[in-house]
Amino acid sequence: AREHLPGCPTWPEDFARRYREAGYWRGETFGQLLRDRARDFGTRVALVGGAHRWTYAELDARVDRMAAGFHALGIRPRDRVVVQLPNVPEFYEVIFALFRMGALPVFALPAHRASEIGYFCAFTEAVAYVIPDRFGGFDYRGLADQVKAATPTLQHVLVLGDAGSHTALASVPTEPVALEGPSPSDVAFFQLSGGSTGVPKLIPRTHDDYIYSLRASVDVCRFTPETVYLCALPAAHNFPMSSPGVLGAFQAGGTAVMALNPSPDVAFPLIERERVTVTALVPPLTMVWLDSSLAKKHDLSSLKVLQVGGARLSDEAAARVRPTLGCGLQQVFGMAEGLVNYTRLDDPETLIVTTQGRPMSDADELRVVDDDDVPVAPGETGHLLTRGPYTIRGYYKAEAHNAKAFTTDGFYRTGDLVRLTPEGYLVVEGRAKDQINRGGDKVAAEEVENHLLAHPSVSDAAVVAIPDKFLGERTCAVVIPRGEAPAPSALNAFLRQRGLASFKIPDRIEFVAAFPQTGVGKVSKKALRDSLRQSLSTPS
Ligand code: J2J
Repeated sequence: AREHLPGCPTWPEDFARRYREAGYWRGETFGQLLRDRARDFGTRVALVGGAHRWTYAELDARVDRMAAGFHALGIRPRDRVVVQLPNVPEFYEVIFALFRMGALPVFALPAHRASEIGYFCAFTEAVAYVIPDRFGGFDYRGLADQVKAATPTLQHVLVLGDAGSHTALASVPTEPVALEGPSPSDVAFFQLSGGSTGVPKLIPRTHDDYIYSLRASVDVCRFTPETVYLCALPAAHNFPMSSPGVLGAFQAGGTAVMALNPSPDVAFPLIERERVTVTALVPPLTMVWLDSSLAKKHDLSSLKVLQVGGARLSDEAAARVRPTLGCGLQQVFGMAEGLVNYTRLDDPETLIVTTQGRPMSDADELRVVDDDDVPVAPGETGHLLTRGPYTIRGYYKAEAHNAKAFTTDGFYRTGDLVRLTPEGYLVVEGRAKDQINRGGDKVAAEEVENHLLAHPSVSDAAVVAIPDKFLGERTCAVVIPRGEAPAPSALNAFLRQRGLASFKIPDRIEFVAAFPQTGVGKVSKKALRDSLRQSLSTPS
């Protein structure tokens, strides 16, 4: 057997054997999965986006040529490649080519900037970085120049569109060559964790475990060859990728449609034209869709299910989905580390509207515990811990953090506070991790605090969530100035200039003389949040 990629914790042998014997892990790889679909569904449309409309046979052939081209560039099995593409069909052409040759994509978001990308490239010792020329008013080639200058391992910048001084992605494909593919138990790619630490953690997912999560998701969500899935959320995110997402559509032999933008003016015409049957959104976008006057102007009757997850959907908004959009709602509570919960399509409406679903697999193990890891009484709120055939046993090269983020018997500490209903469904009641969930975009408090602390006029900083009608939560940076307080706009400009993704820039900055302390001399974020909530609700 091959050695696992160094720095990637894996399942103990007895668990791995059990997961194989029970048929969860079936020894499949993504390269072969696409090959099999091309054989069985060759002439059916796999992927639609922009001017492209690729059948399974076309996608498979393009992936062979792209993989051969990557190989010709010198990219080898297990090499890391940071992929930062918007919702274009080439996203899947590129990542399947990497899967097929056993190179490992690192899934960056289009919103990431020099701070995040520089870190991913350096930490993973990436050999290549794949970008669009421009997207959303931003020129990624300049970012690539900056990152390349700072990353000695980075040999190739591959650009979709006008390459400038870099290499055009379109120039890469060559005649297919025989490539030795990866093993099913090998790591296939790195997802990003929402995180609560100074730098984002990388999540190693294997072919075996992720493909099992697709199979289970497809089963729960009843994806079939008739399914047309609209990818409206950022393609690199775990939700639209795998719950069941685009990969689930491929697993089922269905069609995936890429929307460059999730707004109604882009998504609704696509739903009408492609007869989309299912899509996934975060709660704020759900509100935008529910309130859009465009809903009446387009034929959305093909849409059977709207999945909502990434952050807590209010019961009120949940109840509006069916009457307003004429489709069913499915709540999804998932995480890139593994565990995904779904409400079931034929569940009673009250469960669909008021819970975040139940685990998709019988093999998912859940514990709801108190601060001392002791199980709480049934129905009480506690910390959610989980273990199972598609939940990681550790982050990439993060030994010290892993010791805290996982129990000694391998349960992942989700950082979520949940309660179990009598039916065994989960209700997300809050969060223990030091993170702000900005409408599905996760912001690690410590990461932003560290950037703030780099400013000469900042003596100390604490980033906390403040309630928000639209996003659920927004970020507030509470700052103790050194000397005279800087202008909030100057602090935010400083963060932007350091290359922080814009969704992490504080929505609000407050200056204080001191922080409330907990007993052990740590900043009490809870006290900070409470006092902010007070000052926000009392008109000044
Ligand atoms: C409350 N909080 C939720 C929900 C996620 C499917 C769906 C979502 C993600 C995702 C995903 C929530 N209600 N319905 O990967 O495959 C919060 C929790 C969780 C964290 C994970 C998928 N759905 N959350 O959001 O890795 O705090 O994955 O631990 O980005 O989002 O974030 P992420």
